Amino acid sequence: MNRSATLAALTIGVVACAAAAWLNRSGETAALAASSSRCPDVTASRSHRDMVWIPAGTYLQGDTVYPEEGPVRKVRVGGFWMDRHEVTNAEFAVFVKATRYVTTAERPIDRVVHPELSGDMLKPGAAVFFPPKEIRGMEDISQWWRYVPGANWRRPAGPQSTIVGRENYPVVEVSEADALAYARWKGRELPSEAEWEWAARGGNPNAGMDHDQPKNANTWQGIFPVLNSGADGFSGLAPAGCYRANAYGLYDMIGNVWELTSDVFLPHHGDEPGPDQMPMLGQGKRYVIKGGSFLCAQNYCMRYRSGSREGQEADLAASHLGFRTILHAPRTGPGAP
Ligand SMILES: [Ca+2]
Ligand SMILES: [Ca+2]
Repeated sequence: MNRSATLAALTIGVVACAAAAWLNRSGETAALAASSSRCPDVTASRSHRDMVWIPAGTYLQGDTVYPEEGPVRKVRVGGFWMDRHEVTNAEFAVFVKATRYVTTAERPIDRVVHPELSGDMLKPGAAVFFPPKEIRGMEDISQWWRYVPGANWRRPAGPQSTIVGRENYPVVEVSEADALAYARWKGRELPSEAEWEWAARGGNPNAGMDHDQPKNANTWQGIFPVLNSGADGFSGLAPAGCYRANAYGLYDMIGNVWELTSDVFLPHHGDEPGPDQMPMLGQGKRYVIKGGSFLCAQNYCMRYRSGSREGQEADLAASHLGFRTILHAPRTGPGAP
């Protein structure tokens, strides 16, 4: 799958539940004014002191709404520590300042990996969601998703945008490599899909059977992609931690930004990697992302569930996509955070 095609696919699923936030500033500002009092301080000064212990357990992984969620199967995961909230702009900025790391979206496109690209698609940039006023059918996702040269984590909606004043928002426009680099710098890892999904269940064995749109998460109310009421308090992206934590104390596992995992995406649980999934040079390689985003709506991309999943192209950043880290360490004693 080439980058253009992936951008299309991403727009359908991942991006379908993506980043209306950035261009919906007026609605977001109003919603933020009404809701910011419930958002905790999760800026860099407390960088990753906030992890919670996720106990070991066995559960039924997967779901039945979309084909890629099956087959539902029993899996067991060990205990681990997990970031209480999505990694924020402030936290990512500390990492970049310390390491001078340059993210994927800020680098030239690798023409060996993507010989099919031309024009603006060869410029450093990322996928940005733009809410359209009207659309002609739902097939052409370019009506609401665009590849924007100059878009990156510092300028998530393009060269004219900024994260100033949004320090406690989740970092977006990051790739799998970016998330891994951050995690390793912290001495952490990215969660596997099974770990992430287990943590999102919050210890509730029935959580995977709930297919309703959650009331306590930042998703999309209305008709995607043209009408977003913002009834949940935010018509766009929300600062990390504004919605009630789950039983493990984790914020925004469902909604706000999709979250990268360490697992390569295969079409179904239990599939063996084949040449289509593990191509040469990493072209088209995709990783599992979890939890849906503020763009997930009842009429499109009902992926605001723990069992939902999508494949995200490894080197394509998007404005509805972030991550959080985990730590494999004993619950107590040396090594525990
Ligand atoms: Ca919302
Ligand atoms: Ca999330």
